[in-house]
Amino acid sequence: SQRFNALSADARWQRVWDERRTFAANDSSPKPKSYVLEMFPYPSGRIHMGHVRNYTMGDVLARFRRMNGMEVLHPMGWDAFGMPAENAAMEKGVHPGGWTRDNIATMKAQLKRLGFALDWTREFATCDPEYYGHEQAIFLRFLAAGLVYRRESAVNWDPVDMTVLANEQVIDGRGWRSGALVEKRKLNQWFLKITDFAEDLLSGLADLKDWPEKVRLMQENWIGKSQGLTFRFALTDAAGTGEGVVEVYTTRPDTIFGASFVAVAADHPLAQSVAAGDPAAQAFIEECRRGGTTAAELETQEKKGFDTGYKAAHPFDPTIQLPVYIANFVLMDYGVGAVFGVPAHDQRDFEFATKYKLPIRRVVSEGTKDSPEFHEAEAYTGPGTLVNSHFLDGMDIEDAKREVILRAEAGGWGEGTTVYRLRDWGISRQRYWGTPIPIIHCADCGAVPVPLDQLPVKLPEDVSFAVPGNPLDRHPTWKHVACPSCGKDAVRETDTLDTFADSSWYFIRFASQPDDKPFDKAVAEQWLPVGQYIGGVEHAILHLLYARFWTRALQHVGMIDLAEPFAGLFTQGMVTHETYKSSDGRWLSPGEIEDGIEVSTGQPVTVGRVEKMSKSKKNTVDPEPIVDQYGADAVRWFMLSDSPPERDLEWSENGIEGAWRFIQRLWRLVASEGGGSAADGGEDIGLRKTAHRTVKGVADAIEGLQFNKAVALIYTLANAIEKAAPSQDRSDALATLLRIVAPMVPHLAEEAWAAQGGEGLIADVAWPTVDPALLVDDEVTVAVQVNGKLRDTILLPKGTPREIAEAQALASEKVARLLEGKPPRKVIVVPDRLVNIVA
Ligand code: ANZ
Ligand code: ZN
Repeated sequence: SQRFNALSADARWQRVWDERRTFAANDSSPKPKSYVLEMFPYPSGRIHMGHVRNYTMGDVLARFRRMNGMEVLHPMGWDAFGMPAENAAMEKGVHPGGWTRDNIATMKAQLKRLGFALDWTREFATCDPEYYGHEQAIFLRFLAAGLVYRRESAVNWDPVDMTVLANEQVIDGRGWRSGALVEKRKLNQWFLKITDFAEDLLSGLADLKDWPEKVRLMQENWIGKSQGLTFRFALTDAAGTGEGVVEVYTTRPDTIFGASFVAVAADHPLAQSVAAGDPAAQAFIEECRRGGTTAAELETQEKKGFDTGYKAAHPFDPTIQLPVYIANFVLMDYGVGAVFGVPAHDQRDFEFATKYKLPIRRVVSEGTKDSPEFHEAEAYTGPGTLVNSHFLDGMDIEDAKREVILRAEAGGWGEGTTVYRLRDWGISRQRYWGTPIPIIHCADCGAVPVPLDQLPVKLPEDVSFAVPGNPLDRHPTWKHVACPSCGKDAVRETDTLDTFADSSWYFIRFASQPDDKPFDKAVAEQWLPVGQYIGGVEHAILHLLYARFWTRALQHVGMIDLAEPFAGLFTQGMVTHETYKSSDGRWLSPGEIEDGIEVSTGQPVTVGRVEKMSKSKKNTVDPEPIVDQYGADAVRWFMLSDSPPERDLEWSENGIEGAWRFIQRLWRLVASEGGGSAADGGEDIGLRKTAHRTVKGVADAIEGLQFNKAVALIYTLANAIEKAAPSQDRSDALATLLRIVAPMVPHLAEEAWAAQGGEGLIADVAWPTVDPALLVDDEVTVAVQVNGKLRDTILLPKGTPREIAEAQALASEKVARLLEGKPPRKVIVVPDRLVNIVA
């Protein structure tokens, strides 16, 4: 027919792929293996445009690699634990599990409507006990290997809701529901020793050549390696008696003569001991604890301190006695929780010194030793020469650092050290909807692992969310069990694992999912690492770092021989859309507007900026009705065509209509001729070349994930075919066109393939082969110079004789203008390269 009926074609081919299990990956296939993975979705309710874009990109690559003879693993599942399910439980009175399952069903149907080449036989949700039970087994392996420990650590406590809050639930220091001022509480919590792998995770980044540079940089900064000096100051207390030492960490030992104070964190033992005898110090420490704890918060809040009365002796000149403060900008868990302050060369110290009228000694000069230049209003942190620093004077910063470290080590009062900003991974969550931590607490035996044959520790179904807090903790029976070791009454751990644990190994479980263990080593290693991983840049740090760590930890305990889980990474841009605002500044959805007027108020509406689609800005577009209206292929085509995949893509009605029109045009084109049947007419070498070049170009573009380039090439070929007269070459070009669009618009391709009597499915057909001879350029660009200056370029057939090249160059309008009608004095021709005209 002349019209492509997307709705019937979509349904037909989706059913065929399903029934034939076309995209189920075969572990024992002799073909080369390729693992293409998009970050699995959180089952929040419905598929959004961001998912559509993400999964379309991965799908094109997966289908392309299949056509190129590879055995492709392209799986899908659900990152199903997490807070939104518990929030729904609280708001709507539904069970988090039921809510999650319903969402999965809806979203799976929506994904199927897009015709993705997914291996649904490997689908799982992380909330399946079959999955999280294996995660518990891995946790216990890590525990046995010394990679897990428990210690006290602070949580955000909502005193009204009586519950622990995640950082995202604390808004301006208050609980998101109760509005109560959030307190810090110390709880015993579980940690994974990611810091054991800090150096490894850092150095491994260098091998990730197929990762975006910016993501590697973000990881590098997060790991935050620094080299410095740890050393000790001798202390004297307020009464003037010598008493102990305080250890500090610095990355700028060169600035030691610029020190004007020492500062310790509020949780530092010295602060604690001062507070024991001084209520004012105690009050200050409590004030610090109420403040933020993140590095960013510490950076921005006002720098405050409490003078302990202690003095610290300068290591190179004990006559210099520095005051010792408790300060709110010193973190307990970085370095050693204490610093020396150099106001002239550290902005935090500068602000602190200004407030407390401490000396500002400048020791690094931007100018030379003899004519130093100083900054008055801020700290100077740039390069320079040491001044006012005794034996360091005249050195550059690096030499001075080395010198101070050398002297500290020789004197036995300090050591050169490497410090990482990376903290151990706190994995305890005081929530229901997560993987139960498989530990039993016994009064006699301590924390006892749940025996492996008792896994999975399943979540109880009968829980209530009517009151805040952790339902596992107040469940009447679930946590009361016998100690596996001594048999006495004991209680289960009621914390569940951070959901980042679930997403740290799902890609391995996709590759191999036996019942009796997390995965089979040999099978998993056949597929891994993931060849191409695709997802949002919002996961650039945590998810990717945790997954890299978890994989190394699995390697450490001998479960897999692999360090890096993702060989290639691509982070796609967002889908954006216009926004609308009412006359009084409320966001409006298009449905609330008619002819530029807000329907409910009759007031004019302003068109706002193009922004990332989000519910709060009311500018989301639900993919489902769009797919129903235009068909899956048009939506896929639009997602690929409009902008480079790493950039944002603006959704527009015009765009999707354009895509739909092209689908129809493509259909007319391939349906107009029964594939390769019409062989009248002669040859069309030009079209043949265009076709071969397009195949090569599209292949390169898809492998390079430059889908918009692939689309542009396909447009060009389609145009050329439309213009060409009937010939065998034209028929061949049409057959080629159909194959190369198949990964992008698979329903149309299958429909046309079947209509032309093609054998089997086009999904299984080989990608067209390219004749390299047809790729060779037979035209060259020749530079035209006048008196040695480039004035023009001309396109000439390769091997054009000198006299013709000369004539063509002289025919250039630009050259003619410069010659002003006079004949040239001399013309030099370098064949296929250059024509130089001497005027
Ligand atoms: C003296 C000094 C002089 C410093 C100077 C900086 C500039 P990075 O490079 O980010 O690792 N510091 C050390 N431990 C700290 C803690 N627990 N809380 C807050 N600040 C701490 O930062 C290292 C620098 O941060 C260290 O070097 C120390 O201040 C501070 F001109 O020591 B510096
Ligand atoms: Zn016991």
